[in-house]
Amino acid sequence: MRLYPEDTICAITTPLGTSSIGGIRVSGKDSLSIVKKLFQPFTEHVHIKSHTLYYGTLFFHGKSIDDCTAVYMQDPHSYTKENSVELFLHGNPLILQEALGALIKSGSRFAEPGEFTKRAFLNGRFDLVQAESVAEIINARSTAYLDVVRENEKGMLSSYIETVIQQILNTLALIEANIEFPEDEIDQVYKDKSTKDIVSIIHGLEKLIQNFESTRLLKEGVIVALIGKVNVGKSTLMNTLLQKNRSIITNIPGTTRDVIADSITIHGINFMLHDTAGLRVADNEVEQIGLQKTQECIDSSDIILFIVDATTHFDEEHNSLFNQIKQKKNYIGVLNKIDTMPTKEYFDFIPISAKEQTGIEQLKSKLSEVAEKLIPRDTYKLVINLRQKMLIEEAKRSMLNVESLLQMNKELELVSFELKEALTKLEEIIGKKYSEDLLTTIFSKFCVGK
Ligand SMILES: Nc1nc2c(ncn2[C@@H]2O[C@H](COP(=O)(O)OP(=O)(O)O)[C@@H](O)[C@H]2O)c(=O)[nH]1
Ligand SMILES: [Mg+2]
Repeated sequence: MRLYPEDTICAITTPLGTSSIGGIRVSGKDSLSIVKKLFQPFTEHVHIKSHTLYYGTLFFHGKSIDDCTAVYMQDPHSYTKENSVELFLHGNPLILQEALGALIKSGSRFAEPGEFTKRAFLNGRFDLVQAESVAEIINARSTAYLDVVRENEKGMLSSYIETVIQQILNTLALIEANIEFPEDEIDQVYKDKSTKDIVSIIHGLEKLIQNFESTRLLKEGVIVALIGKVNVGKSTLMNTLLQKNRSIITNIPGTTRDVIADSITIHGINFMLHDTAGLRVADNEVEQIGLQKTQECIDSSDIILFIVDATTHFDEEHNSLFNQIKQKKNYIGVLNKIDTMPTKEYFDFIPISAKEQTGIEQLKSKLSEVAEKLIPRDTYKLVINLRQKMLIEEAKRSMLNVESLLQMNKELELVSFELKEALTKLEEIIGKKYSEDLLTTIFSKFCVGK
């Protein structure tokens, strides 16, 4: 089914700013004839061949817009699987806008956001999970996340979903065969096998749902809260880790009031560091709010850096804070200011000097080690958005129903109905079934030109 009118679309594919080269993409059945109205190759009377780069001039109404290169890609051997032309001009937004205007006046129209990828999907280039991965590839902010979405774009998650679909279809065939021949009791051997398959399908779906948490950690970064009493050196450590002056440092207790956040990348993983006010009895209202925010930060963090000051005595306040932090699963103890107390040790706390920048590499290694444990790196078939996750949850729910219906020896029609429900949900994930509204929601998040 083609949902598309046979029109030709165009868009600038490079960022709007000054660059050495700027790209324009044209796609649709008339793309070559439209470009031919404007583009004159330097070689006379040349027959434009597919996948060949031509050098020439782009003219509009006799005026030269720019010298550029052009490549024609005949369908289906292009990104959209339609006839496409890509033009490469000087990367001046004025030139690109002028060229785009000429293309519009010559018979094409502005592409909507993500329309090239939407056409690629509709023309069967890839499924919906792969199409969604394209946007993630462009926007990925850490190499670890990029690795995952690259694999999804190649079809890692899709082929897993396809396998599950096939398993459900096999079970369904068996159940339906038994519905057709109701005089035969469903064979116990087949029933056992179906139940075993169903349990393994549910298990697989559960794993996908659990792994969704990794997507957040990889995509948005692992949240690290710098926690400790006032003046232990949280802000100094924050700045040392970031290698910039982000937080204000003084020896006046209570300097940091708001939570200050910034990101660093260690071994390809993004960390969102949060420098906090520290915990102590507040002198005034502003500080009180700062302390509340610290508490919220502790609650929402993935890893806590619990920082203590080697030069001070560990009092009651320290102990109660430490006890509170210890209840959190992931914390790393940091013993700061060892430049002044080089021999001091405290449990397995990592000795550092935030000021002199010693022990920082060891601390970073520890951070990535703890993060790696939170993110199973062996699995690349990650569910990358809520749409996918919710559909998997719905499929799982139906499969749980299938399991209990079979156990209770309920009518096979009901079992069959639930199996089909699960199938529909999984097919929606990869886009075997979709609505125009769904496509609009997905592709409107893309940038224009992709
Ligand atoms: N000697 C020494 N002083 C430090 C170190 N880290 C921080 N300080 C000092 O401790 C004081 C409090 O530091 P700050 O980072 O503002 O602490 P915060 O209240 O925990 O954010 C400042 O005077 C810092 O210069 C360190 O590693 N060694
Ligand atoms: Mg501070």
